[in-house]
Order: sequence, then C-alpha cells, then structure tokens
Amino acid sequence: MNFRQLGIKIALPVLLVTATGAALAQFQKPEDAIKYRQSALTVMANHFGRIGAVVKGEAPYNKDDVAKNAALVATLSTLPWQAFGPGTEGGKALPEIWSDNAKFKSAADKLQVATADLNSAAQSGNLDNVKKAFGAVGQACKACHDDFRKK
Ligand code: ASC
Repeated sequence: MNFRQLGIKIALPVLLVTATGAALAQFQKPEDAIKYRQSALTVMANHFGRIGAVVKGEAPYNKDDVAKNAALVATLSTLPWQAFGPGTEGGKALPEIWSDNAKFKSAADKLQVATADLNSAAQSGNLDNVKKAFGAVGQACKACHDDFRKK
C-alpha cells in the first residue's frame, strides 16, 4: 500500500463517520429524532387546533389567546425539520422525505411562511385575516401529509 492508498483508507471512514455524526448530533438514536419531530408536530397541531375552534365559531374570539397560539405555531413550525436527518427513517415518515428531500424542504418552507402570515394576522387582531391565513396553514399541513406521511 502506498501513501495515497493509505490516505484514502483513513480519510473515507473518517468522512462517513463525521457526516453521520453531524446528522445525528442532536439525537442519540433515530428513535429520539422520531419522538422529537412527532412531539413538535403534536404540540403544533394542538395550538393550531385552538385557533381552529375560534375560526369555526366553536370558541369565542379572544385576540390575546389567538395571538399567543399563533406565535407558538409559528415557532413550533420551525422545529420538526431538523429531526428528519439522514438515518432517521421511521414513524409515519414516507421514504420520499429522503429520496425527494428538496421537495420536502420546499413543503416545510411553505408551512413556515404560512404560519408566519397567520402570526402576523393574529397579532394585528383581525379575525377575517386570521381565518384566511388559518386556511393557508391548513393547506400547507395537508399538502405535506399527502406527499410525505403514511396514510
Ligand atoms: C390540524 C392537524 C393537521 C392539520 C391538517 C390540515 O389541525 O392536526 O394535521 O390541521 O389536518 O389539513
């Protein structure tokens, strides 16, 4: 073996271990990533649902409550995506998340834009705007579920 072959023999495993380590850095094992993203999505759905009750007329409109829930949804919508890294397949996630990752990222970005809009509407206290923005967020949830979540 010459020095070049030796270099490849050492560098390649180091590169692979580093790449995997970076992806899993925030999570000890894939199950931890699955639990994290499912938890973030569950809490987000809960606060989104509280706004939904107001939008559907099932609960009275309280500006401050809706504003707080919308701020939480906007923040929570930034969290799940870091937990879909390489090697974290499983749960209700379809393989297309990894095989068509650009499309998944675009869907995740759309949700975050829509939740930021909902938050702006909620902070301004205009229920008609909240209703419109709520619908756009729901569509962003559904679009991603249709393409990337097991039925
Ligand atoms: C929710 C929730 C979702 C979305 C989706 C919108 O409240 O839990 O997953 O809205 O149903 O289409």
